[in-house]
Amino acid sequence: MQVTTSSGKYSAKHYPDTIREWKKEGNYFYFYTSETILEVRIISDKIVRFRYAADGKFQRDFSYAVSDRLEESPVNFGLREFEEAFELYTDALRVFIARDDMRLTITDPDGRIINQDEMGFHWQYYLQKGGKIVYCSKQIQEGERFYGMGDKPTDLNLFDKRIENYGTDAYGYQKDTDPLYRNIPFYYGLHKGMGYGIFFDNTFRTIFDFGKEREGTTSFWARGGEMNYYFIYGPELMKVAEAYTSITGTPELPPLWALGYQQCRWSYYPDKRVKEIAAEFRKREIPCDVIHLDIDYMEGFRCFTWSKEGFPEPAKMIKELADQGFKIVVIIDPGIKVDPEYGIYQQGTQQDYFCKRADGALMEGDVWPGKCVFPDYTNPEVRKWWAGLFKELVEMGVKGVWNDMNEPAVFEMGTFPEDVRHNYDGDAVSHRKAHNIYGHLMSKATAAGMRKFLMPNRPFVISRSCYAGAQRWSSLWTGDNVSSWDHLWLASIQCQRLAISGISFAGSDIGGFIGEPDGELYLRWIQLAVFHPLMRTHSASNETGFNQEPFSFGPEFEVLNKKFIQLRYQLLPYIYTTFRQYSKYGTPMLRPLSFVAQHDEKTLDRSHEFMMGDSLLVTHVSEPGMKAKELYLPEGQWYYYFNDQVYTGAQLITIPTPLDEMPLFVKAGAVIPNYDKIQYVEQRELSEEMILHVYYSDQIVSSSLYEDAGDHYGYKNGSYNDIRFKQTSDKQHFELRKKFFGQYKAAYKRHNVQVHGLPFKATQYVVDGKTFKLNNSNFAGGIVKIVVERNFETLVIK
Ligand code: MIG
Repeated sequence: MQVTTSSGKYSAKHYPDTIREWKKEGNYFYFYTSETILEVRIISDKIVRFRYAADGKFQRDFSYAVSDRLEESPVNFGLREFEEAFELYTDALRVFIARDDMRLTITDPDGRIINQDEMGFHWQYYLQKGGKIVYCSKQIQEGERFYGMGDKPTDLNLFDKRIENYGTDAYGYQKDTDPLYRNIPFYYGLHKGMGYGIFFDNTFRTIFDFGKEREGTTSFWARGGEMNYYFIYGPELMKVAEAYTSITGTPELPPLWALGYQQCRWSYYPDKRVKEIAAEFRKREIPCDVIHLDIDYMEGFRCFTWSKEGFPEPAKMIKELADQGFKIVVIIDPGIKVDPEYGIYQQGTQQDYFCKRADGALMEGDVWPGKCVFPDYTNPEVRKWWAGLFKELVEMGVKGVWNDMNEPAVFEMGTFPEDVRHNYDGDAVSHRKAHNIYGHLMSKATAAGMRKFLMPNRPFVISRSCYAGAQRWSSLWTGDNVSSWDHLWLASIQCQRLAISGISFAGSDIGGFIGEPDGELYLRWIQLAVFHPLMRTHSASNETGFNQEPFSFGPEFEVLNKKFIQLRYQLLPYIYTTFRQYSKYGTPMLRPLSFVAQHDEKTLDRSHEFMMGDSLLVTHVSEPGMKAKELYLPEGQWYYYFNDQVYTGAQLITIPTPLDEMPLFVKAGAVIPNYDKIQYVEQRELSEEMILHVYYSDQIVSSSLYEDAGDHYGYKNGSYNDIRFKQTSDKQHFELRKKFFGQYKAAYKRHNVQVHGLPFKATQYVVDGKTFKLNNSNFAGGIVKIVVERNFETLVIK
């Protein structure tokens, strides 16, 4: 069947014909038509990969996305032959492959359709550029929603949208701008309570259409390469997220300081200014761990150099800042200045490490330094060389690297022309195939170098562009946003969307990169960003001289900004625990409401509320002068953070939004570990107590606390603590049990347990069987405070 005819650019569309034979090799199945082959690989009972060779020959099975730690665990799978179709089954899935056109129908064991092909696999010749455009199309099921796809600045539900992946420097992007910086070809579908995911692992330009082009049809295609996708069944969306992240890999733990507050600007210059900023933070006692240096720290924008005028003694400056608890992160771009006197240019030229055009000329383009050439990071040898270049920076004391412009961005041209050649790990390709992994591999090489030279400490890398799987080595920020209330919402959407696309460690430029926020917008942005894994202010106000620091908006806002940055530091043990869960199980740190309560229809199209970790629910204050915000709470009981009032979920509520509060709720029953007020992460060691806020519930609720040294890799050899809490209270008595696993020796000695919301009048408490009387000092503002030894196992209050 052919539905189109050929145009000058494209041939007619081709479709598979009848399956003539099949074979099985271990957990791989092959189905042959006259000219094409379908490979089906059973990875686990819920993950199946489909690969389709339209010309009867598979390409190299190679991926920059898939983690080499991906393990197959196929059990109880097999094939049954029916007249119309083949059926592949596992314990959780049945995949029917139609004999006459290879269309797939995927059901659960009860035969309920999860996903069904419309046309299924098809392709057309790309007459204009060569190769094939490979397609897959699927039927949209009744009520189906779509989520995922990385950083797209649009409603969380992607139904009726078309999305494109071709990494782009989208300066000042707006709602619905597409493509953007990141390339994450992964989406979720959800209907009738069944959630699944499709990861189309193809690095060419990819397009996903969720019923926009043709009603009732979702399709995705790439302008080359193979139709190669992973189907992941939940049915829980959170399980799909974890499985996707296990396929594309989870990160190691970052240094704890990278979860502190970070301050950035284009640019702090010269060194004196950097020191002034640092001093302001300490003087005003606003917590901060990191200062970023943007491009002006370099000599004429030459990567790996320092401006002789602005930063004559970088090591000395870094040391001075380190003594006050600051870490320095420096920007490194891919563009290498064409300058015969410049060492990096010399090395790269001699060793032939720079990208070339199809005709053999160097790929030259203008960026900040003027005319530049660009390393071919798709060449493993180049990655090795690049990694080695970070040695000196680390020796000077630099603790983290910020990779920018790696879409790649080039002035005037926008990006590289499509004819540029790339090594692609030994299988040379054009830029059409390598574009979407250029920044991905740049940050990979950067992280490899930083990790090596910082050993035994942990590296921190932040990058702008990437492909699926970059969470294994890098964090990211959402790029050049704008100081507007719209962008506050976009920041929230983008970080939620990235989190469910495998990339939790992300944040936006607080206050907006372009433009000037007023005090109110900046404050509301700080409040939101407390709950973004990466919390960094950045701005581009070089020319106007506008300042964008927490203390730049007058004393009233300074106090409020400080309050919320302090809240961030208080919550660090909770945030770090959430990071550990992400790092270990792939669990997204941020969870849109639909991922928290997918059985509740009312959550499915909401985009403002989200959970950070297992116990905190937040939304941002979305308008200037807003006095109250309406939000939806998922089922259960929720404490409003600022006054402990309890709300019942599964309904809309309205909450007042004075400037010194924000809609922040704690799940009843939870334990939220807190640090004391500290100025920077290392200071946590000074406290003898770790605070545990416990929110009363008469349901059984579990929580956890993960802790380790916060830097270095001791945790990989068992030097960590995994602490589990279980609250088993009832109407007359409160009970908290603790289980402790691990061998890390934390600095604090005691827990300061603060119990919120006790429904009865307490008179005594019992710690591991010993009874004490509660006295006045134990009560404060409706909270019962009890100090117990760190190794307590049970605390009862009656
Ligand atoms: O062409 O390094 O997104 O964060 O401050 C602009 C200067 C280059 C873009 C980044 C931004 C950074 C800026 N960069």
